[in-house]
Order: sequence, then C-alpha cells, then structure tokens
Amino acid sequence: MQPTSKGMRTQIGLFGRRNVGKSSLLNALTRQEVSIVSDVAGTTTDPVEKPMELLPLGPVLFIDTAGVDDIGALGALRIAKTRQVFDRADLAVLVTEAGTWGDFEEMLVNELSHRGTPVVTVVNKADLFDGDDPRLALPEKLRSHAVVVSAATRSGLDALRESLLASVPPECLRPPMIAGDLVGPGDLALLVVPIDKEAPKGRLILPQVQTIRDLLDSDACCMVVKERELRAALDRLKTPPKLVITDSQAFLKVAADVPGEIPLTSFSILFSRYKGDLIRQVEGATAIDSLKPGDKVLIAEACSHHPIGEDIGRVKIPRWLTQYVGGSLEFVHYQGHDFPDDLPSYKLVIHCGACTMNRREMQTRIRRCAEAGVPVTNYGLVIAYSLGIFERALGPFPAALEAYRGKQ
Ligand SMILES: Nc1nc2c(ncn2[C@@H]2O[C@H](COP(=O)(O)OP(=O)(O)O)[C@@H](O)[C@H]2O)c(=O)[nH]1
Ligand code: SF4
Ligand SMILES: [Mg+2]
Repeated sequence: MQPTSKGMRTQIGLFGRRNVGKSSLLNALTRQEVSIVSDVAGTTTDPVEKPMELLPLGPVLFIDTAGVDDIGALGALRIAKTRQVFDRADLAVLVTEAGTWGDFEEMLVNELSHRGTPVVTVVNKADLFDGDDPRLALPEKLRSHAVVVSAATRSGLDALRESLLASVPPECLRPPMIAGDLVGPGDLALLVVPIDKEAPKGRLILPQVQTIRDLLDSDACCMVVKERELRAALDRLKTPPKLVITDSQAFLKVAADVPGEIPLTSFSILFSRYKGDLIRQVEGATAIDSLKPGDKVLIAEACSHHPIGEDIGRVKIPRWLTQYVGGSLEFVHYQGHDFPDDLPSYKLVIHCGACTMNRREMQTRIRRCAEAGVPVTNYGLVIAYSLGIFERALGPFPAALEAYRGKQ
C-alpha cells in the first residue's frame, strides 16, 4: 500500500541532549527498532524518520534528531541537520533526564517558542528514581505539558501520547484545502495532465494525486485529460467545468483552449496557497521585472526525484527568465531540506509547489525570505507571469488578484 506522503503528516521532532534516551523513546513509542540506541553519546547522525498512525490524529512522522550539543566537525553537521528539523517540526518533544534540567534545555525551549512550536517536555529514565524523588520535578512553567516516562519499562507512554494529541497545533487537525473550496459539491473540475516522456511511468505525480483526492473529499467531480484531448472534452460537456487546473508547463496551450469565462489555474499555484503564502508569492513574482543580468536567483525544490520538476527548475524556468530579463542570471539550485543561509545575496527565490514538504517547513522558508528582504515566488506563478497570463491564472483567487493589481 502506498503510504501517506510525508508532506501531509504532522511532524513531531524529538530534541534534547545526547544520551537522554530520545532514540529509545521513539523505539518504545513505535515499538520498532528504527533508531540506533547507544550508550556512546552521539550515535545518531542524520535525523531518523518514523511514520506512524497516532490515533485519533492520524498519520504523523516522528523525527529523531542527534543531540544539539554535539561537538567537533561531524557534530557541526549534525547540529545543522537538527536545525532543519526545528524548521519543520509541527510539535516538539523535548527529552530530558531526571535531574539534568539546565541552560541547554532553556535554550531549546526558547528556540522552539521563538518559532511558535508547541513543546511537550519528557523526563525520561524514571525507572532509575523513586516516584517522589525531587529530581523528577521540572520548572513550574513547563509542568502542564510535561510527562515522566521510562523508555526502558514503557511507563508513562500513554500519558505521553495523550499529551502529544493535546498539543498538536489546530492547523494540523484542520489543514487547508487544495482545490475543494473552489469547486462546490457535485461541481466539475477539469484537470489537464500532460503525459510526455518526462512523466513517471505508470503513475501521476504527487501534486496531481493530492488535488484529485482533495476534490473527491469535497464531493466534487473531476475529469482528467491530457492537453491534446482538452478541446474535445470541453466540447462534449453539457455544462462547463467550474474550474480548470493545468500543469503549469501546458499553461499557454490550455489558456488558449479554455474559454475566458471558465476559471483557470495551475497545480503549482494551488500549492502556493496550500503550502505557502499565495499573496506573498504573487507579490514575489512581480520582482521578475526588477531582475538585471548577473543577479542571483535561487531555485528551490522540495524533492530530488521529480524528473519534470528537474527539467522545469534546471532548464525551462532559467531559459524563460533569461529571455525575459534579456541577459544571463546566476541560478543556484537547492533540493530537499537544504536551504541557504546567505538569503540576502539573492534577488529572487523561486520555489516548487513543495508537495512533499509539510506546510510548516514551507512557512518557515517564506518567513526567512521575508526576514532577509528577498521576494519569494513559485514555479507556476513565474511561468504564468512570464507568459503574460498572470491575471487569468489568478482569477480563482480574488484576494491574490487584488494584491497583484495593487502592486501595479
Ligand atoms: N535506565 C534507563 N536507561 C535508558 C532509558 N532510556 C534510554 N536509556 C539508555 O540511555 C542510553 C542512551 O539512549 P539513546 O536512546 O541512545 O539516547 P539518545 O542519544 O538521546 O538518542 C542507552 O544506554 C539507553 O539504553 C530509560 O528509560 N531508562
Ligand atoms: S518538485 Fe516540488 S512540487 Fe514537484 S513533486 Fe517535487 S516536491 Fe512536489
Ligand atoms: Mg539517539
């Protein structure tokens, strides 16, 4: 069975000093040996991810990090990887050992609260202490979300699960819709999906699959066609579709084939709204007009195995932009969870739809771009903008259209 995509799971990061029992706790929670447990400090290098169902919440992804207090060269890499987990954790579990609460834990709490990440504090290794031992106590301010457990004897795990469920941010319980709110129950959405040599064999790509599922969840109807069959499909329909959603790469042909009164957008633009911030990314697209030859442009893709994405990010968008600007630009590519620290050196950030990334991570990226004063936009928006069909592509989103017109 195809597992739920990571980008749709509530992500729960485990943080704390080395050797407090983070990996043991994850193993105890998931009852599987997924993480390396060791009494030699600093065994976990890359964050270890473990998907599971945490009922009644549903699919979650636990992320076991290395101790943030690691030292040495390899330690620095581990710390960097752990910081990426800070950026995407919807919820944090701060693991401590009885009697060791100190400046380091205070620093973690501050780091997490700066990001607005809810924290559940765990005092582990309770089996080594008497129940009334004062070392099991935590600072007053944390007690309401603290649980005393033993990964070794599995005591306290039910209370920990309950505490996690009670602390999950509301947006994870009620995530926004991809397209369902744009099409009423029973209405038809027409999806245009090019199947060219770059399309993966035997399947559709994730943004398409997730959009179809979202429409079905909203009791809408969908019809999926290739761009060649679009005209014939439209002609055959008694009632025109409520919305046409196309792969951005077929935008121009689809815009020509779909009558102007039928709302049209792209999967990528829907994902700007779903994972990112449509208004900010619409405003970001207008920064294309101020690009000059020689400027540095960041192209960021959340996954590293999307052949269409690779082609679009590495070849097509650079080609379009170079033509638009009338001179060569310096393109820098980032993939996966890596994102540059030197953001202010870029003139524009262009992100993919981020379908494999959770909302939190994309929101963090947008916030970091804003803090660095760099405009950020998205693949579909750049394509629509450079093809001169921006207003058309924003038709289904009146607030975004208004923000764009306000910028003119
Ligand atoms: N007594 C006791 N030992 C534990 C418990 N949890 C973990 N340990 C031990 O603490 C050591 C470090 O555990 P590990 O999970 O690798 O810590 P991490 O570095 O935080 O991931 C190992 O020797 C574990 O067996 C616990 O609840 N009780
Ligand atoms: S490139 Fe981005 S939008 Fe495309 S499949 Fe990968 S994560 Fe999803
Ligand atoms: Mg560990």
